[in-house]
Amino acid sequence: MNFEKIEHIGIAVKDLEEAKIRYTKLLGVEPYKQEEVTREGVITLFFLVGQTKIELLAATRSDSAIAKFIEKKGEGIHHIAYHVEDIRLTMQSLKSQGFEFIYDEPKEGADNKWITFIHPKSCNGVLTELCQERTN
Ligand code: CMX
Repeated sequence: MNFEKIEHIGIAVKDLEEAKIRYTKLLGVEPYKQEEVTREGVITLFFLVGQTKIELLAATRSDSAIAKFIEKKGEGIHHIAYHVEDIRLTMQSLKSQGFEFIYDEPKEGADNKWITFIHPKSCNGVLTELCQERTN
């Protein structure tokens, strides 16, 4: 069960508006979507770069994973997300090989996806997301 591609790279930022201007210049393209995920306490902004997306993430609450990350490590790459065809099957297979997932069940994420995370301790310090396109 191979991953299909890197779906997106998540970058934690303090100021979404400032980062939006910077990344629009850097990537030479406007973001195609801005979306708040209330449950996660984040607001996200997506750019398309070839087949991969860059997701800028800013915290909307002080208890959000992004706020905690920035407080501890500063701004920077927060996670790498891989596209999978069947998220539950992939979770099952990886769990059986000892990977530690943060949620037991996939959740609704930004940009019309089912998402789940593998703990950074299971991936050499990299928070790793799996995502599947949501069709319902
Ligand atoms: N990348 C790498 N390491 C990270 C990390 C990240 N993004 N976030 C935390 N860590 C590190 C912590 O610094 C800590 O390191 P040390 O043990 O060396 O101090 C370690 O992971 C474990 O931390 P923890 O105490 O278990 O947990 P935290 O409270 O720091 O939470 C995590 C970490 C990954 C469990 C939490 O951030 C989480 O549940 N993340 C998944 C959800 C998420 O990130 N949502 C935001 C994005 C949503 C979206 O993309 O839409």
